[in-house]
Amino acid sequence: MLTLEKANAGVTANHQQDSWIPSSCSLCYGNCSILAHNVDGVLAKIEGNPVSACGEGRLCAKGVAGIMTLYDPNRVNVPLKRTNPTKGIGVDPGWVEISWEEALDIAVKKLKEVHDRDPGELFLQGTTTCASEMHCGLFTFAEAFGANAVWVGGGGIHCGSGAHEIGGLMHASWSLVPDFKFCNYAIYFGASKGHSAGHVANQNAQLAADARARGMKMVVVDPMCNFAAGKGNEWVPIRVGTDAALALAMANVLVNELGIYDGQYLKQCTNAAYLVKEDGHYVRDAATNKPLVWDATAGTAKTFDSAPIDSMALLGTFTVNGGKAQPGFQILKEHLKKYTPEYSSGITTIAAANIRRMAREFGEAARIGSTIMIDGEEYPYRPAAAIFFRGSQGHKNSTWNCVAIDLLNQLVGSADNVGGALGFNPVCHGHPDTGRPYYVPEATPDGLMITGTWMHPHKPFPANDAAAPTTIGMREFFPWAMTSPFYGAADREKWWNRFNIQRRPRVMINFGANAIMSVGNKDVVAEAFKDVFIISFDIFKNEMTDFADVVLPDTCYLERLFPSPNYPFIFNHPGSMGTWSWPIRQPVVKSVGERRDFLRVMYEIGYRMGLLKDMNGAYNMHFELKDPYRLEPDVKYEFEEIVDRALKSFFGEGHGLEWFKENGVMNWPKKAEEVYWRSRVPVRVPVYFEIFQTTGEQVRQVAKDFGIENEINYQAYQTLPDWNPCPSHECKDPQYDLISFYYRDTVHTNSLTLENPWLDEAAQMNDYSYNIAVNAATAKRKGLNDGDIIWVESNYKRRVKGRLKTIEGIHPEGIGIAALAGHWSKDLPIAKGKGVFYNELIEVDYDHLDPGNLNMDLCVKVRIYKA
Ligand SMILES: Nc1nc2c(c(=O)[nH]1)N[C@H]1C(S)=C(S)[C@@H](COP(=O)(O)OP(=O)(O)OC[C@H]3O[C@@H](n4cnc5c(=O)[nH]c(N)nc54)[C@H](O)[C@@H]3O)O[C@H]1N2
Ligand SMILES: Nc1nc2c(c(=O)[nH]1)N[C@H]1C(S)=C(S)[C@@H](COP(=O)(O)OP(=O)(O)OC[C@H]3O[C@@H](n4cnc5c(=O)[nH]c(N)nc54)[C@H](O)[C@@H]3O)O[C@H]1N2
Ligand code: SF4
Ligand SMILES: [Mo]
Repeated sequence: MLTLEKANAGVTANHQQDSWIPSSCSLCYGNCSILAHNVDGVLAKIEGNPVSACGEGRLCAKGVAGIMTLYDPNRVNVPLKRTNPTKGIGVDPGWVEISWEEALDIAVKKLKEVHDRDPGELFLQGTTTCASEMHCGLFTFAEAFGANAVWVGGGGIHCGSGAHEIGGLMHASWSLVPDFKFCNYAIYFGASKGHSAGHVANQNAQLAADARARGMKMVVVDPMCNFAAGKGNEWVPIRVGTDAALALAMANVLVNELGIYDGQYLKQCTNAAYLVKEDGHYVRDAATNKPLVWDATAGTAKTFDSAPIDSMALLGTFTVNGGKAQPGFQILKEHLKKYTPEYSSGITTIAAANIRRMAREFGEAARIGSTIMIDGEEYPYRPAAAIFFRGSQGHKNSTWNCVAIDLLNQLVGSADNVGGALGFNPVCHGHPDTGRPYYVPEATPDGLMITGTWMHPHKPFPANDAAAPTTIGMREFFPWAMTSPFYGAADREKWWNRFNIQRRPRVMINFGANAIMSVGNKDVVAEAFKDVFIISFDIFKNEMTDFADVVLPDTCYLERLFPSPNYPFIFNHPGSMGTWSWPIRQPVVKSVGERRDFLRVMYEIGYRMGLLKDMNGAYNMHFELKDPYRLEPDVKYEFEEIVDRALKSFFGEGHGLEWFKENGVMNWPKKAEEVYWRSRVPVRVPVYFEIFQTTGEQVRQVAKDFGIENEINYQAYQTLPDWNPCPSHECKDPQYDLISFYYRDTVHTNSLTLENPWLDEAAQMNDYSYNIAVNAATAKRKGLNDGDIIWVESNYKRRVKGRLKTIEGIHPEGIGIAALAGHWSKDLPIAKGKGVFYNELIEVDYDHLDPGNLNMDLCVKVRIYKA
């Protein structure tokens, strides 16, 4: 395999320059480490960098094809100004080229106006595709500016409001992966990790392949037998949006039919033993206010941290402080009884016998009580994992879908234990030389876990108290939401008026997101951008830039510098034992035209606005800079200097930018106590969700204050998980007999790569990338054939057209549409007209959101007919 040394040893003398430059891919947020071959200033090839754990030398098709994005002749190369004041879908903005000076003057003037009037009227939007730069650039600027309205375009509200919320709450991490090195039984609920998309894509692909070869059984619950199921041992076709019903039935079988659960784990690592009063809240100690548990040996209630673990009661009914009290686990056990396999079978369409079998297999595979020696120390060994991501969490029942699935890990004690379901690296003790970066979860006074690191300024837990909203995202009213779709929702005016919010978005900074396409129905979303002054950083003119007032030509990932593409590791770093790798991103060729890095421009704008001190302060916070590397308040730094300080602050004086430019990646070994931290770090996670009830009571009070108590949906504020239907399940019109969903194509990232000619060509070789997948029997029943052009029409009468492709491997009720395709921008000539624009079918309003975490419901009740 190619290494940096080998590659550079083989370079020829025939060229002025011939070098392999280490950097990081960013054609999805995976940030795989790359080696880029620069020959006389031209990028000739991209390969994986084998010395980094971020890919170990592997690239996906997109990573290799990055050259075509770099050299795409349709890239924006100079700043542009709109001349047509009218904005709309398909309306020509009338671009004229302007100088950078003029562009910056316009941006600074607009931003100053809004800053002077009300920083809350600035709206910042970014793309997940360049997640690290987005996080750094938008949040440092928002911090300095005093802005309170940041959203991540279609990201967050599609992929993560539930997954990250529950990943954070239960695993102190962004998301979950099976511990591929030790796992023997993995159940995938709507996730492709290791098989197509998701985090750490290439590294997980190798780990997953090795695990399958070793004999790990992989059961894939998915409406479609696509990338993960195609590689699995078993495909379990599920009715779209019903994952919680399956997971809760499995939990019921484990607890109530088989009696399989890890009592020791539940007592030590969860709140299962905490006593609960009849009002749903914990019974608390009068003196310390700590939650109480029942000490069965002593026959009395004690605070959770003073009772011996072994004598805590998980079951029973007790009298404490004169009232009835039960451990949370007793209440959960009763609650689960409703989810008989027969009942859930009716919801999910999965046979009851299969549900029972999967539960038993999972429970037995977990080997409760067993231990294993790793690095000379004993750890709990629980080689069974249940994981979830975009597919199962993207529904109105987002919160509970994720909770219900993760409950399987909590019940058998496999969460962050050897072989189980791992968060991505929530514990890091840092490089041996410096002890940095360092983070470990901590406990609240109630004993519940707070993440050690997160995407500032947000923390998944503890949630803020619900309050009357004043910001345009209204997140004060939704304390469990990471981001807010209300900026682009059809009913945003209604809700602003309900809460007497006078603020409106006036100016927007967009970093890359193609929100007109990535959020939902384009006409609904477009309304949000018509009357806003938009400063857009982009590399292409796409459907979103059509709404911009000024377009600033950004560099792409192959042309820019960034010190920490994979930090914090909870976002994107292989989970199992192995190596910590900290790669950088650096220019692998000189950029052409007048492209400038987004981060440098944002810093410059902040400086010109007089916010230097605040920008430097925000950077100190973002990179956790420690003396002597902290930025001085009044010095204007070159970006290289900030990067150098960030790297030295983490890795010491000898490991600044110069070192990283040459070496590309810093590696050090992972310790078992970092990876398998659950039995070592004294924190607990909830299996009884008193915390949600508390928020719900606050939400109800605020709603009451505004006279809208009856307009609010409280489904996310119970104490225990349930399956709740999506609007698609509630549509009773018999004409609409199918449920549509989308899934990712392996060779495309969201809407970005559709413009890449190599990837477009690859996608055309796949029957399903650009077509509409319909079950063969369903098509036959409807008299439709392979190749027919059909309409997919929602029960709200929205429709999209495409070519039907039959497949056996899809749920008979399911309609599967790949990628974020169907571009219409004339400035994206390769992408234009390819594939199907699924999101045209999606409603963006409160009724189609998880009312707790504000994730959007992405499935739609549809009918299909010949066009
Ligand atoms: N139908 C459907 N809808 C989806 C999804 C799907 O798979 N299918 N995925 C959903 C999910 S989970 C997400 S996260 C969102 C993603 O939605 P978005 O974040 O909007 O991502 P993209 O659609 O890829 O648009 C990103 C755009 O950023 C620009 N860009 C790329 N690189 C750079 C750069 O280096 N600098 C700058 N300034 N701009 C750049 C490009 O113009 C590109 O088109 O979409 C969601 N919506
Ligand atoms: N190749 C590629 N890689 C990517 C991206 C990309 O666009 N392309 N995008 C990146 C981003 S932004 C994200 S968020 C991640 C997402 O990564 P994943 O979560 O893996 O993404 P999806 O393919 O959207 O969804 C996973 C599976 O869910 C299934 N599914 C849909 N609805 C349901 C349901 O109701 N229940 C169940 N059980 N399954 C369902 C789909 O068929 C699909 O197989 O990938 C990242 N990596
Ligand atoms: S998985 Fe993502 S980051 Fe890795 S090579 Fe592919 S596109 Fe690039
Ligand atoms: Mo995403």
